[in-house]
Amino acid sequence: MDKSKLQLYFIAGTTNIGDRNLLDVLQAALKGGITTFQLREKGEGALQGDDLKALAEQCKQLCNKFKVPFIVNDDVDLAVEVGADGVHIGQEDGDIAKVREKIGSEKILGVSTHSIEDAMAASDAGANYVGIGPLFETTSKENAGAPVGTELVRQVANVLPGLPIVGIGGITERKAGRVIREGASGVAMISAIANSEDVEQVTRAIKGSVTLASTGVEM
Ligand code: 3NM
Repeated sequence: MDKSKLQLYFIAGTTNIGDRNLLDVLQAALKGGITTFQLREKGEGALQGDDLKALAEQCKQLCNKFKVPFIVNDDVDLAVEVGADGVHIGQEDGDIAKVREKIGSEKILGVSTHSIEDAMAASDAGANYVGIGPLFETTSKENAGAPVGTELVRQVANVLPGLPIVGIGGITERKAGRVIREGASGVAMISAIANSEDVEQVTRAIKGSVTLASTGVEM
């Protein structure tokens, strides 16, 4: 896949944005320069069924307008149904190779990993990229486990140089550059973007840090 699409990977669902509208937040983040969006509808009050499908379709349309890939978290059937650009699954979400079979070879498949072994298995089973985390403390994911540290990004990048990596978990604008310099193609974030008051401006600032780090410029 085109690694540059992973540079600033925004993840959100309706439970991450307080009383704001997800489409408004997404539009601001798209204007600010996110390069991928993942719909992750989880937790108390999460939408389901037709409501979730309608939201996914609207997110997809908005992402299409900005030529940004639209990824669905966990729900492979929903991803296929709405024609998402890809799906992202965790270690608990079933057989990676089976998911690849189901979505076909053209769709993006991302897998959450927490060790070198996880990353190798995901790569072998046909993942286009792996998420590695949590790199830092996070409150956005239940049972995220202890931080694995940014060293794991470097280790996986060394062992699997062809596998695009996205760092995740507790990443802020200040920490984003370090994650990129360890060898990640991009950073994935919920709260740093979703909880910000001015989503567009904050996104633009984070994008600036990531772009600078990607080009090897020290901040
Ligand atoms: N997955 P924030 S950490 C969705 O470690 C998710 O696989 C993680 O949110 C993993 O940017 C995480 O607010 C939460 O920390 C990321």
